[in-house]
Amino acid sequence: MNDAKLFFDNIKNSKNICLVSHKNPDGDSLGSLLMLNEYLKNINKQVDVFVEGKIPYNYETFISKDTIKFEYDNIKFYDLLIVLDCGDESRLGIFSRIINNSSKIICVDHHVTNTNFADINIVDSDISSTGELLFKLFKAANKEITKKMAEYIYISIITDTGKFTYSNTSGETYKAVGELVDLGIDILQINNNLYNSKPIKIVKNFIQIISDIEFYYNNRFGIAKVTQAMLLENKMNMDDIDGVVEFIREIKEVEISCIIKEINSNEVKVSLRSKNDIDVSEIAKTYGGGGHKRAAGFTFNKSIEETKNEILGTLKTILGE
Ligand SMILES: [Mn+2]
Repeated sequence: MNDAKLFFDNIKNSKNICLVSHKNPDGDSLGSLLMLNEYLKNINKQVDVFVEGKIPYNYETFISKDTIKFEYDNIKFYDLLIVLDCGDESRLGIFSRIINNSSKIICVDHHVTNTNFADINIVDSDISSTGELLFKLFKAANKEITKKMAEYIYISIITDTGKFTYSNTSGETYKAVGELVDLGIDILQINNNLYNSKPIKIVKNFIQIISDIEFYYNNRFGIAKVTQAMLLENKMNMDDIDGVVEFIREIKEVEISCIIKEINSNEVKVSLRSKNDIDVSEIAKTYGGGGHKRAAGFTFNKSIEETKNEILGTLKTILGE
């Protein structure tokens, strides 16, 4: 695998390495950042890991203190910038500036909407997760994967495959996980931290959001909304809202699920999920967003209601009779 040689040659030739991923971290972005950070530390590289946004509560326990930086001074220069699990520069948020302060940029990613913005783009949209892609690179180059690194790859894979339920879960994915398990990772403990650790406050807020789902197009489209007022009333942050759009998709009749998160009165974040063959990344792309076939999103400069009507209009050709 040529990619693996390129990847590790560039690492070898760099002293000062920066790792970034998309803003608003998730299991795959954090898993792949932490995995690669672990490797680079082990081979005595100077590494900075940057994350924009709050770390979701269920990942905190996997991250040791001071591993992640949340601010960049705009001055520090890097020999190598490795962008993980991020399809375009804009999703790097405040850290997109590091691109100009790096001699070389490698992107390792699996988003179908990846724009090939880096110098070296190792992109495979068929693979489950960036974590699995890193696993593949390490195997191809015969590099050792430690137990700690295995833990992080597992987190990437299990979260980005929806606990091995999405169609991106291939035979290779299961084989990779088999190897990770053989490295001695504690599946029960990791899964309990990831999935069985919800704070009561978050669950109660989840129930409130879910109780207001609206259905359209013969229940084939389900949509939920989160307003700033609701967050204020429940003393929650938007980062605490997770899993709603996946939950709506669990409803039998639903083909496409959606959540609209109000950032302010004139800006929202939209997440879309689909169950079968509808490609929601195509829909997200028309609004300047991106993602995967069955999981995508975009931001929109309209109110919640206006955004809802806009999406309903777009879906009419897909779901309407
Ligand atoms: Mn991913």
